[in-house]
Amino acid sequence: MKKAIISGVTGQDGSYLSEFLIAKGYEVHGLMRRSSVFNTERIDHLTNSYEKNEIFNLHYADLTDTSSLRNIIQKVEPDEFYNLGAMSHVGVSFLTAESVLNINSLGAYRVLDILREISPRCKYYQASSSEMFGASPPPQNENTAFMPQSPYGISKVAAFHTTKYFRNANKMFASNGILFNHESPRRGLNFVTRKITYNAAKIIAGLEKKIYLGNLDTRRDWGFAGDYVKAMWMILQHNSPDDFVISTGGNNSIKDFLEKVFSLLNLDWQKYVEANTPRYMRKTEVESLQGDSSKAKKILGWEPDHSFDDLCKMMLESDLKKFNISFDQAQEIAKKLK
Ligand code: NAP
Ligand code: G4F
Repeated sequence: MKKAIISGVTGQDGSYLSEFLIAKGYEVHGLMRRSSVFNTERIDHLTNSYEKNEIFNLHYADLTDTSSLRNIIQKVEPDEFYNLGAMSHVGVSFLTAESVLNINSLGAYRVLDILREISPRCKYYQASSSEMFGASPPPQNENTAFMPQSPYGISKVAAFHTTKYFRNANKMFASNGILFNHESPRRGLNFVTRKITYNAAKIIAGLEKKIYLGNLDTRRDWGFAGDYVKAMWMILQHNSPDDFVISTGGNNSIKDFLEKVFSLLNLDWQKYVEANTPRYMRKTEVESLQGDSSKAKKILGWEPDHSFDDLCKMMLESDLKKFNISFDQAQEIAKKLK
């Protein structure tokens, strides 16, 4: 039985990757940091089903705390380490840049250096990001220059190069997945897609009137997180370490996302959205991301299974359910809102 450690197990991707690896027969060890409230909602179903068989195990560790990482790596002796832990919110990174660099960049360095010393045959996956491309115009692929536009982007560029450095200097199996935006019903509520679907559901439930957003003109390549965690695993199963762009090739604006979600309810989004809200505007923006993942398709055989339209519907339906409203009921309620 292969053993995998996942940092960031409480996050969106950590939860999908845990499910995926358990289904593949792995023993999964998730790293979580202490929180003042329970934050294991995305993985509680796994703890309930698999903890007693030691198939799914949780450990306290922090990417800023070398000894906690060392202790767990020593104890588990993993075959694969997926470094998904990060302060992942670009907007917040402008306000907490120093800790972002500590968690996202030094965190990757700490893990790799411990693996080099005590578990050098462990394969390492680094959660790199399309945010690294920043101001480089689309389409972006593995040869596109990094021009990060945020402390988050800078931190991920440093972790990307750290990963390559350990691969080249220490002959470790260390790979980067350069993932474009991926979303799901488990996406954090402060990312724009989930903020839109959750608040649209609240509007239908009669609990909200307006959604306050920032810049609606930026464009993203949005995929489904469930498809993307499969790519992470495929990257580590390849016969040699390498770096891969993972994306759908789509390019939609925030306005397009609003249009799609509200049109599912036959509503005009413009009546429910306030744009350019100062607190959600960023000092510098990444205007347009559109990935070219032909390398991953050719070498790994990876392709996404879900479209932009599938994603919008899946997220809206799931958020409506949170208010005990079915999709058909939502359409009936929406008629009365017109
Ligand atoms: P997420 O939902 O925000 O999850 C981030 C995880 O990192 C959470 O479990 C969080 O724990 C953990 N974490 C934060 N600080 C930590 C620390 N100091 N020590 C240990 N763990 C820490 O992010 P995601 O969407 O799943 O993304 C997973 C990874 O992929 C991240 O590295 C992100 O930067 C990267 N990425 C994401 C996307 C995307 O579109 N989703 C695209 C490209 C790259 P708490 O629950 O305690 O906060
Ligand atoms: O949903 P977002 O916060 O995602 P962003 O900044 O693209 O970052 C996500 O994708 C990256 C991959 O490229 C990941 F590495 C990163 O960890 C994260 O998962 O914002 C998307 C766009 C931005 O242009 C933002 O300015 O939406 C715009 N936006 C407009 N109003 C908003 C809002 N973003 C947020 N979060 N909240 C708003 O109210």
